[in-house]
Amino acid sequence: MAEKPIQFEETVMGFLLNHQEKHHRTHHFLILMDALISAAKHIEHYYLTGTLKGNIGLSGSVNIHGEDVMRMDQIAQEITIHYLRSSGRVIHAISEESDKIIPISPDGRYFVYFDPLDGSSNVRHGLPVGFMFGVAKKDLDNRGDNHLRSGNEYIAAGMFVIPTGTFTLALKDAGTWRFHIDETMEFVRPTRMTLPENPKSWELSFNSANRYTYSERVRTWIEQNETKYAFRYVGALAADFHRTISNGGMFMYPAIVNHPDPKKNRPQGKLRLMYEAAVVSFICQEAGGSAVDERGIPILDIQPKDPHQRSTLYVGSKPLIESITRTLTLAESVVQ
Ligand code: FDP
Repeated sequence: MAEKPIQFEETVMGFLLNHQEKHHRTHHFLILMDALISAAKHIEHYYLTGTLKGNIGLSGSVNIHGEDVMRMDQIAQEITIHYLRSSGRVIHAISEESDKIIPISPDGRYFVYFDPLDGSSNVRHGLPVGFMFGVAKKDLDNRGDNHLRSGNEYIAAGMFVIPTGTFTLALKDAGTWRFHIDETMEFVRPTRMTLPENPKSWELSFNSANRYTYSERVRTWIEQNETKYAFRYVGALAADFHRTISNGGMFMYPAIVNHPDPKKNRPQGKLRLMYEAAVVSFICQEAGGSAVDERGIPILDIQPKDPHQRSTLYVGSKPLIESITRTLTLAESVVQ
């Protein structure tokens, strides 16, 4: 019987090396990416054994957003900072887990905005969570440059869905690519991702329990459109958005404006702009989709004023984003 030939796959680092060479770019970005990938693998390892090692649970502290910090959040933060520091390529980082901007290497050339473990309600169940990041480049001629960047200025953004071994990476003007982890813990087989045009596979994803708290116009849009598509909601942005990229459709986290307890309203939305909304919007744009906020403004155009500012989010297939944008921007008199 003929032996099956060994299958050799292109690795993410091989893919990135070719990309950098093709565009006559430096190796600095590769070193940064190696650091982020190493961090993701390390986090994945801790996550897989989290229950057995007693790392699934609360740490006893509360983060800047008033949320209980899980032990795994802290581990993931420590791992990521370690690798970013050892890369020597990051001037400063912004993390969901840190109130202040984190200075890393004064001579670094990149800003990294990240959430090391997004989707905390899934952690205690060992279900999928995300390690999400956006990368922007420092203005190398301006030593004082440390300002916050809009998504349009990101050069790359990515998300690892942990612990599923999938990695989706978007490179500025070079597309969105998906990789899978192999038995040697390498991310391999770069596959170009483009949102499917056929609405047959499209899905809507949002927290349906919140629908009565949305604005009148958003509720109406949902009522008019939801039966046309399947509905899926994991409750971790990276996992939900992973499906949006594969199947098309729309993920949304609208403004909460009609909560029975007005203190629980979130007119600015829940997700964080720099390391959640802009990350998925950048990935989506490179895959042929788009994203807007509650005002119908493209997410990638929003200039952050605060590292942890929140944003509403509608992200996915262009026809759906255009449709919801028309609804969101209707004159008040037409809605009533
Ligand atoms: P979580 O609160 O569980 O950390 O912004 C974080 C996030 O998860 C996203 O990953 C997820 O899409 C969303 O919030 C889930 O929010 P709801 O629980 O309100 O649906």
